[in-house]
Amino acid sequence: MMASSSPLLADYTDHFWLPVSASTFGEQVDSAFMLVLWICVFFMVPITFALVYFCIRFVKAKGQPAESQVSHNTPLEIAWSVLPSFLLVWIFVKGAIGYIDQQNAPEGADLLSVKAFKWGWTVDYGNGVFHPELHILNDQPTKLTMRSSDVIHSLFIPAFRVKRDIVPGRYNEIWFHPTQPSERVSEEELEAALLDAKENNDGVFDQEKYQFTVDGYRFHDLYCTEYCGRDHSAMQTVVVVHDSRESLEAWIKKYSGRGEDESPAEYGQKLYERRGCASCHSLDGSKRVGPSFAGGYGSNREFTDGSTGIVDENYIRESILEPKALIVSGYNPVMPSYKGQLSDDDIDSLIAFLRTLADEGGGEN
Ligand code: HEC
Ligand SMILES: [Cu+2]
Repeated sequence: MMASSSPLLADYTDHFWLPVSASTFGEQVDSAFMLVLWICVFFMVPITFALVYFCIRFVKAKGQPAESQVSHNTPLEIAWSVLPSFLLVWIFVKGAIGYIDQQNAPEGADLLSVKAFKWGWTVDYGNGVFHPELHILNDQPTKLTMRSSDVIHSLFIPAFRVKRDIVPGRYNEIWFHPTQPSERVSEEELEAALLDAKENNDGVFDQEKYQFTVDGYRFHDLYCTEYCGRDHSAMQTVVVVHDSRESLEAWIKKYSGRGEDESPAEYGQKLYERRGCASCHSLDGSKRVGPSFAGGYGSNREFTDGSTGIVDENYIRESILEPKALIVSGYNPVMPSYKGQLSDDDIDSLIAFLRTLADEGGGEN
């Protein structure tokens, strides 16, 4: 159930050089990069040749004494100090212009808040809709207000040429203006992938394998680029750019609340994946950051304050809303509170899902 641990790589396939460029920042960033690169090549090549040539040309025969070289050539020294400084100013001005652009989101940008946590992402689409994927509108600036619930993370979208650290205890912002809508794969291709996932992968949809999302969209990669602990390399998600506001809103609607004929337990499993529980709680009895959900329901717990209890509805509810009230022995108090982020129906659905796992192996912790 965990996100796979190698890069999604959608933006690099078929690209020998820089990854796909799909935002208005692409040109600026790439040309600044190429400028620095070519200046380096321009100097490195002749300097290297001169170095090798001088080594050979001025080698002393064995036994000859070394000569001291203390004479100056003032015009030459001024020239090689002043001329390159113009290059540095050029690089600085070019970089500063791009940097200032990236600092100032235009008025009227779409706003989304993003939470980074060990080890995943949650995007808040308003009205109680949260999802790990970032869905935005083409040709429309979008600004993300980002926060971290634990350590320093860093959001990186190579295709948009943007990257910003997310420091706990403060809000960090980033914005971009996508220029290409994400392609949608054909119904047949999507059906085939869904069938393959069902038959060969326990129903888990592997985006990396198919290179499109479970809703049939091609995507850009988004990942954490600040080393943040054990599963840092799995802290990845996708960016999908919609070609119309209707399509974006339809997607958001699809993920708002439990479907009409969906059972609480089924929906609870989806929440388990979408809301990041999976990165800390396994379903197979193995210990991650938190206890496994397998066999958890109905079993006994010991807490760090010396008390004991049974995993029942009230306890699960409290664990989700006030995770720090009772800490299971042997674990750290690192679970974020989901207060105000999960509705009562969401919590009931999660409880129903955990109940279905009561008889799975694992038992104590
Ligand atoms: C950052 C890691 C992390 C995330 C994300 C997380 N948890 Fe936890 N959870 C923990 C840890 C650690 C514990 C054990 C310590 C404690 O009691 O707080 C725990 C304990 C629990 C318990 C009590 C389990 C038991 O067997 O006693 C429940 C229930 C629970 N979490 C539910 C959830 C749900 C539901 C979600 C997703 C909506 C979630 N957790 C997300 C880390 C996490
Ligand atoms: Cu991270």
